[in-house]
Amino acid sequence: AEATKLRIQREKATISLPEIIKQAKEFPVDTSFPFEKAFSNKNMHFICEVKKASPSKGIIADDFPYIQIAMEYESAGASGISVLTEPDFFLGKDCYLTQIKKKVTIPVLRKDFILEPYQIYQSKIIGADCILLICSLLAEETVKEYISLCDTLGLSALVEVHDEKEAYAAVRAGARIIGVNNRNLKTFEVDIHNSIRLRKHIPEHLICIAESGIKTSQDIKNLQTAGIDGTLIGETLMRSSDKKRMLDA
Ligand code: IGP
Repeated sequence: AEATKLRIQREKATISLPEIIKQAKEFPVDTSFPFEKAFSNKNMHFICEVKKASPSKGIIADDFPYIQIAMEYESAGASGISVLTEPDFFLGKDCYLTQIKKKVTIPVLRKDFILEPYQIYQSKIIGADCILLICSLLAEETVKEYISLCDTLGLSALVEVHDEKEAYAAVRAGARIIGVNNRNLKTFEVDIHNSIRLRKHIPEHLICIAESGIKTSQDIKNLQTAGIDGTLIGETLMRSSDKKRMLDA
């Protein structure tokens, strides 16, 4: 969070908050919320992640043809693409998202640590359809306020939770898409049962996505049986030479 705050400060020095608000408001607002719409049927949906590195795994992809990877995800049947833009821990860049957005027709999620409204306006400008709001980093009131801001900009919000307490807070804050992270951010341990367990605590009509640590088609089947609507898969797909096979299984 400290690194992100420093980054926001640097960015604000380049483009001020009033200026970025003005720019964001010039972008068209698609009130059909394409990211949410992508989940309108009851199939298992995939959000496939473009990620060069992570704090728990180090460099995942030496060779990183991010546009080609995103296009491969789309043709493999992904419902959405997640792009890491966080530079310090995930070696992401905003321009990866902007360039990918121009080459795919499916909606794009900006994966970053959103702490301030500034970053929400910025997400709009760089081409995101959805942003990530992490409950462990934000107060419930803040999540609520940021969802409203997203609504005015035509952005969807994927609200990330780790436990029951956060899941209830996300629901109260008005989240329409809830992502259950299977990775404990303190220990980096992953357990996909976290999403299976938490699904029961999330109202059925809300979109529920299992995030992190998904490796096999059996994992996907187990999640689907538990009523999960989508899976967010990064590392396994980044390392796989046949992305379609995993999404087809
Ligand atoms: C993807 P994995 O284990 O499939 O590579 O995980 C995604 O869930 C993970 O990158 C993630 C993430 C985050 C990254 C989940 N929540 C918050 C950065 C910030």
